[in-house]
Amino acid sequence: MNISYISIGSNIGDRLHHLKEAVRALHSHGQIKATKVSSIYETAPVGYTEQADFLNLVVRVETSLDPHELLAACQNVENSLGRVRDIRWGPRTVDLDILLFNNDNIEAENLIVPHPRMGERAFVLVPLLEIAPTIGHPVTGIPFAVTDDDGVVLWKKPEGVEQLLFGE
Ligand code: PH2
Ligand code: MG
Ligand code: MG
Repeated sequence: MNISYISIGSNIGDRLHHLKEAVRALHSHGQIKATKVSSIYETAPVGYTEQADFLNLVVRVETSLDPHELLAACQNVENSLGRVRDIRWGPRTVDLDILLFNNDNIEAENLIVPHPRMGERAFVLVPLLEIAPTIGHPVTGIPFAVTDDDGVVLWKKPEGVEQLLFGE
């Protein structure tokens, strides 16, 4: 069984609904089980700043899929929730990014794991470290650490994966 951490973000429309539906859609895949979910954080946009604040979370999944199959599953979830790709780093109904996949180091054309920018993004690291406090970089072994959590505010307390998946 493989363990992966996936970052989910939304800054268009009903952001909470998009995050919940994304976790539910992943979990409803026969080969993906959501086993932990972080709190939800409201985060200032990074990269392209002329856009609305995001809601972000990180989910831990167990999966028998390989990384490329998991990427395809994430893209299916994005598409099913109405994602349209236009501006790089621009507004999105929902974005699912594979952060880590076991301790794998993947450098394919369409998939780089660990996610190349995760170490400098507080909107990724704060929720990741909430559910995996001692996790380190698969290649360097250095524990991930948040140096500056500006723009990342706890928005909704942990409900636990059950509540997020099956609550109303
Ligand atoms: N995603 C981006 C670019 N910038 N900023 C925040 N706060 N949250 C995101 O999820 C995010 C972003 C590209 O995917
Ligand atoms: Mg992204
Ligand atoms: Mg993405």
